[in-house]
Amino acid sequence: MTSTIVRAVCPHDCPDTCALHVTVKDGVATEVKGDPEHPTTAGVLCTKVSRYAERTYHKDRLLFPQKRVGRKGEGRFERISWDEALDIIAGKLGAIAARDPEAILPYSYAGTMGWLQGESMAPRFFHKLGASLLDRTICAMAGGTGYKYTIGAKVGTDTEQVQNARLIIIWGGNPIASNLHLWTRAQEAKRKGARLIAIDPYRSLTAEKCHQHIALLPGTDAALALGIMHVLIEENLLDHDYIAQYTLGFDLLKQRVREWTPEKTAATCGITAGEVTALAREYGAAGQRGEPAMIRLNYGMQRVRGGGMAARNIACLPALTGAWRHAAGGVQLSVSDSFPKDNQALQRPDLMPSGKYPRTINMSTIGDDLLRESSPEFGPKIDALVVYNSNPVAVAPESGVVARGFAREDLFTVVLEHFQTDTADYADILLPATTQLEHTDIHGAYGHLYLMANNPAIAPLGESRPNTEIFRLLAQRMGFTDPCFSETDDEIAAKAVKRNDERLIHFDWSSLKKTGWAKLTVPDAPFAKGGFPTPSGKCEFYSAAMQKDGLDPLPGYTPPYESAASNPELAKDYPLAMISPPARNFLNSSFVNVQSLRATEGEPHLDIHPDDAAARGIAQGDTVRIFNARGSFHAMARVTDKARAGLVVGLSIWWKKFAADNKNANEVTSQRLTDMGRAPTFYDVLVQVEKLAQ
Ligand SMILES: Nc1nc2c(c(=O)[nH]1)N[C@H]1C(S)=C(S)[C@@H](COP(=O)(O)OP(=O)(O)OC[C@H]3O[C@@H](n4cnc5c(=O)[nH]c(N)nc54)[C@H](O)[C@@H]3O)O[C@H]1N2
Ligand SMILES: Nc1nc2c(c(=O)[nH]1)N[C@H]1C(S)=C(S)[C@@H](COP(=O)(O)OP(=O)(O)OC[C@H]3O[C@@H](n4cnc5c(=O)[nH]c(N)nc54)[C@H](O)[C@@H]3O)O[C@H]1N2
Ligand code: SF4
Ligand SMILES: [Mo]
Repeated sequence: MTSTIVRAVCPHDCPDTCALHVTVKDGVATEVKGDPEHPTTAGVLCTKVSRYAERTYHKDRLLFPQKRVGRKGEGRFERISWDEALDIIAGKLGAIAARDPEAILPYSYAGTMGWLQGESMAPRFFHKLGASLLDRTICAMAGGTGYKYTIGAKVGTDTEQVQNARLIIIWGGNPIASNLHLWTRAQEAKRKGARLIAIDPYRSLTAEKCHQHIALLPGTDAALALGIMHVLIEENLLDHDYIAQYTLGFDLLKQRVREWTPEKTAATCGITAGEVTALAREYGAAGQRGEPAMIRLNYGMQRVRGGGMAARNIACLPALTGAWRHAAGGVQLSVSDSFPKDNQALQRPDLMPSGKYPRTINMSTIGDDLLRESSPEFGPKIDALVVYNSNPVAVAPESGVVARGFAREDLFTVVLEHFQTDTADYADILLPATTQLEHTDIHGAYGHLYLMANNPAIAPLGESRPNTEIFRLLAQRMGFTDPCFSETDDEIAAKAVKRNDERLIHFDWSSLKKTGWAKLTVPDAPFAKGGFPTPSGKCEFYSAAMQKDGLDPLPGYTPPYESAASNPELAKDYPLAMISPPARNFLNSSFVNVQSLRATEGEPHLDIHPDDAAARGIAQGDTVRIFNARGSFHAMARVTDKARAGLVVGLSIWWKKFAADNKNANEVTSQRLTDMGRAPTFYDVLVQVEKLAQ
């Protein structure tokens, strides 16, 4: 028996982007482990990806192309050949494109984060076709936009420094579930005496393990950051030299935060004034003592109306106290812009038809947009949808509307998938895609600074094919002759990084494939001496770009669309705020169909505070109905004070078909968008909960 170890990369939408060692025996992947030498992975994987072989060899893997024989959504299919599948797709897309290519919409997200299987041949194909562009807003655009106005780019504290921090604020994140390797380093810091504080309306697994937990109301983080700035300035806990040299607009900021007294902040956030003052003093004191204070700013606080501004306000804090001076200080939201990725070479936007830039459709309003008729403002009705690396019927907001859109009989839908997801049920043509163990890819990361190579460990299962190969074949069928459509995956990977960029001068794809990973050459403390990639080169408390974009140029606070304080009328009918953050054993909606992981999560549940449960006659284990004007879903009640009073929490994202009522939390979420970045407001939701009659 021959046994080899193949170097691979975890493809999932997770900041950790672990380096994998895949053991292959006689052509079969028998074990997937963390690379012990890769510094951030350090030989450890999360439970989910330790089961990656179970997922890959799952009995339900899609192994050949199929066409729909039942009604849309019913999920009945019949096997066809690749030739037939490609002919049908090319015929349909060709006919629609001849009328108006913008009636075709590609829909994709981060089922794989790989640059090849995510962002190369598919965009080339749709650009050449002249299809509508997709605004990929569903995850990180609100905070990303707010952060970039302030800091200039998604660059921040290196995870490899976190163990040296003395104060770690985990703000709207749950790293035990969603950022394991940063948590490992935070634990190391804790053992060396660091203080850990979680800011989260829910006592998450992580909040439970921190020294302090500040349980604010959802959607009020921007106000908390304003209150902290108020105290830092009032009590002069500032690094005046850093502010003078490397920031812009301090005097205007000072005026702006004057009104944000601890009392006003506390009333807005639903916490005590003492909590505000103590947090600000602790953060400011670290700066005064010259000790690194690090903020792990995550996504939980962005999925609300004011999410962009919240991330911006928090990003202002380290420039006030000088925390950026330390490699282990500052903020980490995402470090994805650290990578010299060459989008031009990968995606070839130059292939777009000259003269007319295609319209853009926001993936976060796909429900409404699929139901729109042609109009001068909207453009043509969407006639064809090609979905890959995403499961919109389960993950997109206001799911009832999304499902209605997908159910349109006149919509031609192609889905490239590993499994028959909720979205696949609506496909006209369902194509089998390879998994990370079966294809080549190149990855950056958003939580570490290593460029990574994924080698195929095994041959494609059944007739499955890499996304790149599927779009290569479709391009051939459509008669696209540009040389870029015949590039191999290795050829694309070799071009994926900008030439002679100082961060990776000696980039060589063939050597990266052998080593598996290579660290970027970037400074340990990115903004120790300023150098912010903003228009002014400074950390912008005042942003002229925001002014130009029609936004408030200074930090501010916009309350949620739906909260007891901002919408008392709505709160009469729907008094409880609902959030639906990631469950530990799922990765968005991936892995929900892996039996061992689903068994650990049990069934869809809803955490509800004992007072709220008692008021509704709800006991532990009761089946409850969660509803608002948009829809409803069922879950099993867990009566617990982990959820603060007035808040319910439904860990997500379940496949609808694994729920008794065929629904999930997105039935009640809304398609309204954030203040910046056009992003969804998944955690800006009011609901009512009732016990279901048995
Ligand atoms: N196991 C696992 N890991 C994952 C994922 C997964 O589904 N499962 N998903 C991946 C993806 S795509 C992403 S984007 C990241 C997300 O990773 P995180 O940012 O960690 O996840 P969030 O959904 O943002 O929720 C994190 C915490 O924010 C809290 N929260 C909710 N609303 C608010 C608020 O208004 N203010 C504050 N301060 N906190 C709030 C929630 O209670 C939750 O505990 O994780 C990635 N990693
Ligand atoms: N209620 C609620 N909704 C949410 C969130 C929440 O916290 N609460 N989180 C939001 C966030 S942050 C995000 S990022 C989105 C995530 O939404 P999605 O990006 O849609 O993520 P997944 O649900 O994991 O679906 C990815 C799909 O891609 C498939 N896939 C993986 N690799 C490949 C490949 O190589 N080829 C092909 N063809 N397919 C592949 C997987 O099988 C999987 O079904 O969901 C959002 N929705
Ligand atoms: S999901 Fe995240 S923690 Fe788990 S193996 Fe992948 S990168 Fe690592
Ligand atoms: Mo995400």
